[in-house]
Amino acid sequence: MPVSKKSAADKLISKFIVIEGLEGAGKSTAVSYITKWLAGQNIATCDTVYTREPGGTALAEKMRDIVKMEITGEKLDDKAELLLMYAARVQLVEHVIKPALMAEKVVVGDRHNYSSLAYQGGGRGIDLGLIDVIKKVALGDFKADLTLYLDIDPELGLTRAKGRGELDRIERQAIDFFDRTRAVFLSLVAKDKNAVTIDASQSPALVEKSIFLALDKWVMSLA
Ligand code: T5A
Repeated sequence: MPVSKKSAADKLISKFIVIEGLEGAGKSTAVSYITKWLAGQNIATCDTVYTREPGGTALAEKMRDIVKMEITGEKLDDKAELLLMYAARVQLVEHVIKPALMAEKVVVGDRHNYSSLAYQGGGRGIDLGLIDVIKKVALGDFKADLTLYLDIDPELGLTRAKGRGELDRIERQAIDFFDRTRAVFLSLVAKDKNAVTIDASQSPALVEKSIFLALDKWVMSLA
């Protein structure tokens, strides 16, 4: 009897694809490339759920506001910032991402757990082991099925981000903060067989092509 082969669309059911990278790397832009690629696999926009972190639920969006703004006279402690990222992530995972995956949707996330390791671990210097413990307590083994990391020189990324408008509290950090953040992103991706680095300094057309190639290769590898 012939063994039936799963279609790409079947393989993509309940998959969580995450885009990571520094500011201005082109994550929001990449979402439109992924949407186009999914359409080519017969996954409609209505079968896809899009998220951003921090944010994505009413409460998580309030936490996003807190981490992005400066409050005169009170500095947000680095550990409080870390905990807010995880509080927002728990709200999003439990109220949006897990229900969407249960409903056989594809979830495309603009940032996820690697951002906390990179920014709060690398950038702020909080112990990565401690962050892993918090992650485990907050989310258990929940993780992305595929991470596309858009790698960019921080100066270039910030120049692009500036073109979009005023920089927020985190974006106003010194460049060495972003160098440390990038270093952690690169080391995480190097150790993760379900993560791919995309050169985000390329032209939009070449970034799109690289993302399509990475997605094609990944879907071929799925059972
Ligand atoms: N954070 C987040 C943490 O510290 N810890 C965490 O755990 C989490 C989850 C989120 C902030 O929170 C921090 C990280 C961030 O500082 P945000 O508003 O979501 O803040 O910020 P970003 O995610 O960085 O969003 P940006 O809009 O800055 O960057 P994108 O989405 O990567 O870039 P995009 O697509 O908007 O593009 C920026 C500009 O560049 C152009 C676009 O047209 C746009 O103008 N562009 C290109 N130009 C040339 N060539 C290309 N290939 C281009 N691609 C895009």
